[in-house]
Amino acid sequence: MPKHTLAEQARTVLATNDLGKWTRPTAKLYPHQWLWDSAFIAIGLRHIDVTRAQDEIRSLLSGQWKNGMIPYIIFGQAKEYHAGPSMWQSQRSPMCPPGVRSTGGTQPPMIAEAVVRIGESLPRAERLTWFREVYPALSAYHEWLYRERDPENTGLVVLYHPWETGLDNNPAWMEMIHRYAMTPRLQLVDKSRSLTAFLTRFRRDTSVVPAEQRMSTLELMALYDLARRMRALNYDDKALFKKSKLVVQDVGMNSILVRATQHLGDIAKAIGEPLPRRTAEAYDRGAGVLEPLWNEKTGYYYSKDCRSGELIPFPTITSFLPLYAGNVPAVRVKRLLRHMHDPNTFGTPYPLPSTPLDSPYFKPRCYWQGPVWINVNWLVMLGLQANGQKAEAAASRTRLLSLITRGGMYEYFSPLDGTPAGAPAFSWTAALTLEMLDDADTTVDPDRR
Ligand code: 9WN
Repeated sequence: MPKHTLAEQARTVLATNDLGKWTRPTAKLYPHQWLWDSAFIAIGLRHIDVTRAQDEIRSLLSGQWKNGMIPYIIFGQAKEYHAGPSMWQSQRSPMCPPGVRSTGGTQPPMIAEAVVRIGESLPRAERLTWFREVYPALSAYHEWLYRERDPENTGLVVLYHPWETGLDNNPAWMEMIHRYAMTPRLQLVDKSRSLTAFLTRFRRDTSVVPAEQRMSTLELMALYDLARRMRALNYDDKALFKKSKLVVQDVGMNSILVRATQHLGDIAKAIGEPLPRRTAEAYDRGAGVLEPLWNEKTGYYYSKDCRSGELIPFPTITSFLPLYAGNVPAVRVKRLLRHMHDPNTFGTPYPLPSTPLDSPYFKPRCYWQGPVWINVNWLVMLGLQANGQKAEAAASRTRLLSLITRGGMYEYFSPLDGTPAGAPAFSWTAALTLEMLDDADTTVDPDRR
């Protein structure tokens, strides 16, 4: 397919999902504004209309809480979503500004990457104005992450809910769910097929996407329980740290945060502002904070369970995101590449899967337990570029664009045969298509994998 046709398809998807000042990820399944979605979307929108890309970020920042948190969903008017405003009841927190309806947790902080890329699309004077405009909110967000989500100053922030990771049913977090979150009620659901079947009838997500492509009813019930638990604590940061069932230093979240803080430092420098105290410390620490997440024996980075103090030895695609965070020692890059090419793990016919083939959780078309997602693959690609692996990065870009050319602007794709799955007309797939097409090195050959 010629480059311009693919770009045309991407623009159509973004136009269809455009709700004025922000963009929904897709019409039926996700009709509100999501944090990392909007950041990826803004990166694509800058190729269409920079002002509109800026508005996407402004909308996100308008949902910021008084403590600095940016929630992972800002709810619009749509009614369809399964974990919507009545579940979260964000107004229970005194930190949630009047008029904002949102979740009580956050998502990987991709905003700084979007702000910098939008800046690249602006002339210098306008870029500085843009940076000055967003800096107060963005730096307050990073400072909140370091202050409230890393109260013991380890350098790594914690998450309390799988939805905060952006990779909702990834194996590492599902292990944590099974270890810590199986209440007697959930154990009953687990044992009783008829009860599970009954509860499944009320699921909204599986009326839009086939059930085998979504998380199990048991997993979903556990996620609802955890959200209600956060709500019962009124989303109070201190109480959450003390009382949450799951407290995890997620490797994806922290890798993205390290990179985002480096971007924030660049923004601060450009406009002559100092970074807030904790963020400045994090800037100086850089990617070194990820060191405790490395496992020398297996050659993977993992997330860490803060309750047991142990790494969760279930690799996912986020095990490669330290490459995106910064410089990884060359011997480790080699080991990570070996995993990426191993046909028994991540070297699937259509790489990179979200979960490796040899995982007990692997299902080729189920959400984050196998499928290829464009956003995280794009981040790994940037990480390869940054770590001197230009040819690997170029091959990855070609493969991703080919997958989209063949399958369409879907939410995800099977790593075994490349067939599309999940929701159609998915915004970040479209946005990152535009971003990748803009790269002069790109050659799209749909017949190549
Ligand atoms: C819960 C919007 C979001 C993405 C996540 C993806 C999925 C939501 C859901 O959709 O999660 O946040 O209901 O399944 O896992 O990464 O931000 O596209």
